Amino acid sequence: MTENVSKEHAMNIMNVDYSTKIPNNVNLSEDRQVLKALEGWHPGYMNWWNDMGPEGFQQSLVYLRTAYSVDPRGWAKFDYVKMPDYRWGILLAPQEDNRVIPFGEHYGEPAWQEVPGEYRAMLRRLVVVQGDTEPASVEQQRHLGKTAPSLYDLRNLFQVNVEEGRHLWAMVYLLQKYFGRDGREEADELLRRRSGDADSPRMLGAFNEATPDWLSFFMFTYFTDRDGKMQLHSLAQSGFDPLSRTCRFMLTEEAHHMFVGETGISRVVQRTCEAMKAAGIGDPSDIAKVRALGVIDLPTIQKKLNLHYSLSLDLFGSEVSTNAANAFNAGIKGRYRETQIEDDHRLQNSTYPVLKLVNGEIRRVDEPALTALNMRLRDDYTQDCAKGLLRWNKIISLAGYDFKLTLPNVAFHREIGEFRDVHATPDGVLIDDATWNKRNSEWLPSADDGDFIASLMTPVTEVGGFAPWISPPKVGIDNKPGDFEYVKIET
Ligand code: BYC
Repeated sequence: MTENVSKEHAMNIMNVDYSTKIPNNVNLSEDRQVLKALEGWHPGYMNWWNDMGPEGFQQSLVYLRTAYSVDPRGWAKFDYVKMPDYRWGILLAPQEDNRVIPFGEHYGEPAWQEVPGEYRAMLRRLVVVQGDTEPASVEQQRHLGKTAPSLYDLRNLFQVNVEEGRHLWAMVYLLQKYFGRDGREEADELLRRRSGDADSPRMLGAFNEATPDWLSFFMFTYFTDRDGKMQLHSLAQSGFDPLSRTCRFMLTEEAHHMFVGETGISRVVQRTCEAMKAAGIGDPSDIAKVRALGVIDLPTIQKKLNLHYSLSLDLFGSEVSTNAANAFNAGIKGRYRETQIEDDHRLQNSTYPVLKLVNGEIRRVDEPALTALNMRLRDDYTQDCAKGLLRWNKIISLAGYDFKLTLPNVAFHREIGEFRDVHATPDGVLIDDATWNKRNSEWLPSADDGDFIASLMTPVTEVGGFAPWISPPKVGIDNKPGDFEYVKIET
């Protein structure tokens, strides 16, 4: 390439072409076949958005960010937009020159620009599973607009929703461009399955659970979106370069989703502590007294945390998995921060300690590192989750309360993997069925807890107002002031 041509190429990658119906930086206007397939899929997507996207507010002007470039120095612009007019685009991070496959049997070989035939089915399956989670989360959250605690939160919900929609587009692009006819069929199926549907559910467990209230939403965006972060990081290492580039850009957007979760929970904890202090309550476990103040007591926050963390652990699959080993060997799915790990990146002879059930006890057992990759990623995830707890606990201790939010033991409340057939307390003590049945509402939200939280979920739609169970954020979105009208609700 001459210098000019390569500069022009770099510009195209950085800036998004908005001239086609589908904004993109993948030169769709010259890829007629894929453009046609995507344009054919578009009406079905809009039908899905109208049926299963946010309930109400579709004609409201929402202050949203839209990606207009993939330049990390400035990739999004904020403006008022009606959600159905959001420009869902296809954006891939810039191609790295001479990128090589960073792990597995093909370690050091040039990254693939086309699907390697022998790994086609495996790759398609991973793209479909990833794609399936995106619309699922929008479906799970579709009712929440009606009970938003502020316009700021309402806007954040919708930002998360439109971006999950874009992530669906990202996976559909890969399916339609690289997997031909069966890719197109899978793309249609992604619009057909429904979260929680008895006949046609979403593929992974946590994406069929309800998100009944805003505390659940914050827990979901903290814990479940963080599984997304870990999985996207692993796929961003992929030797299949278009998948890697797609996931790298998705991660830019994902950071905000976890911010919404972390700060959302911080603000709930903050408000509860302030209210307890103001009322002179010394014991945060005096649930009745705390609830009488119209805030969510810390033990109930812990129960919600137990639920969402354990559901999210299930998303890592079994601790010992040949699927994970095969995907790694093939160069399709790597480890978290693979390129920064100092080892042979092949893992043929190494081991990794896995938590297993041995003679009725939870023990760490060395397993071949290749089959233990899900466990390793889950460990990385747990470490990442712990950071938020440090922040939340700091708020509690600064308020002078002796109460600590904790992550439950990995054996607690599991449906997938080593511990799916046993019951354990959040401290990791194995218990029998009868004890579990008697005591599980001490550790997981009960119907009463749900009713109480639901009773607080009255919407606040005046500009600058906040529901009394949550503190205002420290800073506004896009540095906007506290009285900014993030959503102009149509009357
Ligand atoms: N529920 O060897 P195994 C996100 C199935 S979130 C139901 O144990 P493997 C987001 C598994 O499919 C990130 N089924 O596990 C967040 C397999 O079935 P088949 C989404 C499950 O394959 C918030 C069988 O059990 N992305 O982005 O090593 C908002 C044995 O599997 C579950 C990905 O997950 C479950 N929880 O790992 C929006 C990345 N777990 O094939 C978005 C792509 C396992 O025998 N997916 N099974 O019929 C993967 O990497 C892997 O498929 C999994 C499972 C990590 C999910």
